[in-house]
Amino acid sequence: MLRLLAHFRRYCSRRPARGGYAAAPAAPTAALLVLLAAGGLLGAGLWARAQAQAPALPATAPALAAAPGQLTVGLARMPQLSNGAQGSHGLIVRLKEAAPHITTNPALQPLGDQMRRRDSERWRSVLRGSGLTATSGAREPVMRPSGRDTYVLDFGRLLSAEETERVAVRLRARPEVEWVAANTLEQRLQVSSDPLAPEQWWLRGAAGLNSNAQPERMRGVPGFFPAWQSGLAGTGAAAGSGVSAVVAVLDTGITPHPDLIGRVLPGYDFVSDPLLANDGTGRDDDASDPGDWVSAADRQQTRFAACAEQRSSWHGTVIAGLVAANTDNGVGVAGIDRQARILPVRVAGKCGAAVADIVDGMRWAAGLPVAGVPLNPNPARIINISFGGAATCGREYQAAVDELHGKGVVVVAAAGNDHGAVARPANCNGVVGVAALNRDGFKTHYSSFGSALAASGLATVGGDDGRSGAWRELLSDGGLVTVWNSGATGVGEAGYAKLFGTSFAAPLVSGTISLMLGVNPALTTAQVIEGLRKTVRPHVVSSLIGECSDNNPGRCICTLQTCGAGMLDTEQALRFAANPASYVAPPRQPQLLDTAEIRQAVALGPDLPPNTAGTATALAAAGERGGATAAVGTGAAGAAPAGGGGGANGWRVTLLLLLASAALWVGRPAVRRPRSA
Ligand SMILES: [Ca+2]
Ligand SMILES: [Ca+2]
Ligand SMILES: [Ca+2]
Repeated sequence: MLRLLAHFRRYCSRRPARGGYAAAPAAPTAALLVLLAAGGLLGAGLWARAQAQAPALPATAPALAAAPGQLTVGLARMPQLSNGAQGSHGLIVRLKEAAPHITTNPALQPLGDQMRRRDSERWRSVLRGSGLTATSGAREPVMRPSGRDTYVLDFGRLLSAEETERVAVRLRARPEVEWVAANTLEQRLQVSSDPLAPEQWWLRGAAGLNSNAQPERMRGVPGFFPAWQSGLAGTGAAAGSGVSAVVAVLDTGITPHPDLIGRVLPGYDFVSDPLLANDGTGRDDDASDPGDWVSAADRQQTRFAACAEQRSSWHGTVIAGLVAANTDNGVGVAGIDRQARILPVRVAGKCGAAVADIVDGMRWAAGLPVAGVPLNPNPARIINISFGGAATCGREYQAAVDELHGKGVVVVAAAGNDHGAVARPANCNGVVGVAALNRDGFKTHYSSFGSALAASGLATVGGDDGRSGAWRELLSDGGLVTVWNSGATGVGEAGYAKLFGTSFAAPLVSGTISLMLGVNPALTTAQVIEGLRKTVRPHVVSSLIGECSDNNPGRCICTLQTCGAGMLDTEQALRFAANPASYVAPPRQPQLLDTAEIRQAVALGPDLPPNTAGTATALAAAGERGGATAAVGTGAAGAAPAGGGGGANGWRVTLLLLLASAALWVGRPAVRRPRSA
């Protein structure tokens, strides 16, 4: 500490004394300025700004510095707080009938000076009486004028919440003091510094009335931003310990991306058929995604004849980005959990994923032994499966799910995109099946639904395409933007795309669970599922849009029986995680939808015609497919430049037209490439 103070003195001696304190005869000015400059996060820039803005105070301004080089006791002995969000940078204090720092009326200048002299005396009394003077053994705070007539008492470092309160109590006990407030750091009220974050509407809090413009109606969103702002995210036992949640993404593998640097663990490639694997081998320890395109030439081969022609989906990279894209790194998008690590478990190649590979991948991800494969050194507690098949949950799936429950692992699966029966494994017992909502809370035109979600499922946004269903753009929401790769076949440039599908709703739930386990790693699988469902907001209601049913399978109003417990609420889920035993859900009424767009839409008739027999099973024969179907149109139409070339952030924006039906890639991914790629 002595050396530190000596350094400060040297620093200070090079600077001309300025401002009111400098003029105070009794003040060891150097120490004052130096302690201010040393104020931890305050830093030199803030110090300079504070000095530049400091009003010229009369010589009578309070001057209360410790003697240079004095050993500090009292406050300095208290433990320092590592979590700045909980501490303060001193206290803001107002004396009763305090004099303003500056008297603007020249006629009142003498009176103002007199009042400030009186305040200076009162301040000495307050500090003496509060035990905050050098003579009482404590480091005296530096005092800076603040506001109209208040002072910041700056102790030259971050105070813990406990220290802050202790000092505040002493100050409040003084008869001269009117009020005391902690000088805490307010947090940014933007989502993050990531340039595409403003387009990540689904991160924002649930909001919007019928009278709001359509883009401002977000009654179906999970609200990650309020969850982060709650102060709960990242505060649990896992925080700061170097241990963070592992989210296994059972998917097409992973590609390099600037927004995923440092977030991806070594995974495994479980695709056992070398032809489908597209990497020349069966199972191996490289989970890289070589692309899953299916060309017209491929389809001439018997093995691929039943597969749909499609460009590469980069589906695993997309999911990884939604959960764990680097946040506040100045690049691209924000992820959901800035501490989560992704375990890429490659189960899908060209044409889909084999059930046996998925089941082995699930078990391996959870840390269970799999024949012929080394144990996973980074067991996951969350397994995201945005693949599925239109079939009932078989024993092969259910046995794995049950086994994983015993290991404390939660399986999250997309409900499917056939606007029909819930796909497997989302329909298995104990799996968190996820239906996709429109931003405004009603079911998207594509999401599958049904009673299979009633016991352990729920719903959240998945993006709602403007090109499908009779209502099309009247009720679309722009999709979810996340990381992507632009390669139509093999790996191309890293980029970003807006996407639609239950595939992208599921990772919002997985990311929420990751945050929950960050708050409370002791939660069991059953508690996680209970917490997700107990904390949902009720599904929206409408007298205009009908409830979901086989007769009304497009955009429709969800119920417990069709889309699960309700709409994911991440902030409430974290509150549950923090204290499962005493959590009480806030009373909430369903939001009633009634807007001009809805009235226009319903006038066109139902969004989709009734499901005919077999709709939900039509794709069962094709094996397990991405996002429940993966029947991705008839190939890419190619990239076409569209509005935004060299956009506001200098990002190139192109619109890639994918001819997709109610499938994995529903809509128009707007592709963006990071400058670094
Ligand atoms: Ca391989
Ligand atoms: Ca491989
Ligand atoms: Ca980012």
